[in-house]
Amino acid sequence: MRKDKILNKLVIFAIAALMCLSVGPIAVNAVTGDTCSDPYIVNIPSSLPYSVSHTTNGFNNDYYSTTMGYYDDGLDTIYRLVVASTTQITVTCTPVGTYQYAGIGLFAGCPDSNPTALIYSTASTGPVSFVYTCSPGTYYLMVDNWPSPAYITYTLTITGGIQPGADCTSAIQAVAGINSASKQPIWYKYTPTEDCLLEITSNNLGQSVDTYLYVYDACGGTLVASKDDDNSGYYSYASTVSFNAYAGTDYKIFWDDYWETSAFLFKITEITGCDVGVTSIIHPNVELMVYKNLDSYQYQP
Ligand SMILES: [Ca+2]
Ligand SMILES: [Ca+2]
Ligand SMILES: [Ca+2]
Repeated sequence: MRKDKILNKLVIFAIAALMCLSVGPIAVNAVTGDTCSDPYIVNIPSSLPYSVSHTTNGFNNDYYSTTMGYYDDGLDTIYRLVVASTTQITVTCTPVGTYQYAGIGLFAGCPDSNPTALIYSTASTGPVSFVYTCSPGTYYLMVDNWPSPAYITYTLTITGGIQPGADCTSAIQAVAGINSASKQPIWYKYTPTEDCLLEITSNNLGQSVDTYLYVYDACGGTLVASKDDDNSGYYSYASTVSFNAYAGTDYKIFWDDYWETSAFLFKITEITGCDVGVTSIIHPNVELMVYKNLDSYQYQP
């Protein structure tokens, strides 16, 4: 923005402040969308894509002390985002007309008590936009501007969807063999084709990524196996688990970001020869395990 424009805005702001001091602010009755107590509601992801044409005309300047700077000094509207599943959203506000000085900000709470925006976007002219990954919870989105103009009329769009692998319910389908994970944390799922010893490892591929692995038998289910550091193999801080797995169980594989977030490869192997579903033969002094192969059973000492 040019300095003379900033100067003009400061002059206008000073005149407006003096007018407010002399006659007091003009109160506007609260209406839906004006404040956090009665905001517009957007359910995420069920309401996506969300698109509305709104205005801040007729609304109050309720919030003006946030990290959005001068761009929160105008009349403002508030949207409550109720996020059910981890979702990457793209928020775009397109004001009608040029040089509207629009600003949008996303807050973890109402902007009065939570003035630090999680993310925001401002521009002297044209649309403003940001991308943010929301964890489940409640957020507040504010549409505002740096007056003048006194208000903005705009189109607000929110698009996005559940990020694959962001949580257990959106776990990515893994395959037997090599899988390429873009990061940690990330969720995968795998269903063995038969009862087997199932091995999952990030350690047999000559890579150096510090992983932390958990395996569950369902979302919110029982922890079947977990491993932080193998302390052997290609990389001591990689992780390997092997456990008796059942055909038809959709195992949930969680790679945690406790140590590192880098992309990595991991391998899934169904090892034939497995004691799942086969009763051990117990003797007071000796225990024999009958292992099942593809077509037969065998004795292994
Ligand atoms: Ca308001
Ligand atoms: Ca404001
Ligand atoms: Ca580790």
